[in-house]
Amino acid sequence: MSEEDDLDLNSLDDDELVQQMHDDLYDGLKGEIEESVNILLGRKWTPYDVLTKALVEGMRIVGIDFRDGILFVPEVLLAANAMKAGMFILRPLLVETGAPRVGKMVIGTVKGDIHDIGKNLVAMMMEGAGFEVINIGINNPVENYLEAIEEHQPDILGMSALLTTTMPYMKVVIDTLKEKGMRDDYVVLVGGAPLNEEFADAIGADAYCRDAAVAVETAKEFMARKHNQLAAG
Ligand code: B1M
Repeated sequence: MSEEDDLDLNSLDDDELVQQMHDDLYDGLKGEIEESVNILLGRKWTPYDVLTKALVEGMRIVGIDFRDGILFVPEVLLAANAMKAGMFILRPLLVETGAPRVGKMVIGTVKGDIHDIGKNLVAMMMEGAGFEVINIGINNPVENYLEAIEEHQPDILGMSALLTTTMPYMKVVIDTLKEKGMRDDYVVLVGGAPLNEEFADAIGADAYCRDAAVAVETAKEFMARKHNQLAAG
């Protein structure tokens, strides 16, 4: 049995445990991540702090070593799997606000792109903020977005892309909405690591959201504007 197997996660103080979680995420240790998430929750950490300080920060470190060629796809998949297991525990806690529904959002990752951790995080945080979220998954051609918005009639359409090669597809979706005369019926929010505000402007989105918290704030602002317009009009 290795030293790692002997480690009693409960015996670590908060800082050590968070550090250990970064290491466990890096090593793709799903069971350890689940255990640590539960320990921090038991120590009265908020689900949001567990998510951001332990999981998202750990994934950021994985991303750096993936970029630098130290980690490869199979290892990053294991890390992603461990991250998802942690998110699975946190999801109901983040969602359980009892807040009235403040708006509806359809969100999906664009065609050619299978990254879904960030998008799922946005979906979770939006639900936690009282939005109804229809998460249409990954690798979505424009037809999927059209089908989902026609079926669910959301206030907001959210698109995610993590690759420089897939982000231009967001423009395809927006241009199709324009061609169909539907563009102004929805607020279009976009996000993903390679994007920025200039790109969002250039493709005709309403806003770029740097992270899940910004996505929630931006969505709320647009909903407030919509309600004010309705009240005035
Ligand atoms: Co990928 N990958 N990957 N990968 N991967 C990146 C994106 C990369 C930057 C890594 C690197 O080189 N540093 C790089 C892209 C380079 C580029 O395009 N310039 C890359 C590459 C190259 C690839 C492959 C091509 C690798 C290969 O096969 N050779 C391949 C492509 C597959 C495909 O999609 N067709 C690939 C595959 C994979 C895995 C399958 C192994 C795995 C994905 C698992 C999964 O998602 N289920 C993976 C991962 C995990 C990553 C990194 C390491 C982490 C992404 C992540 O989950 N981050 C990533 C490196 C990085 O981003 N630093 C990388 C954590 C997440 C919380 O952050 O996704 O940014 P993020 O989401 C944030 C914000 O961006 C924002 O809010 C989120 C939460 O705060 N946001 C939104 C995101 N979407 C939003 C939508 C909104 C609003 C906000 O709508 C309103």
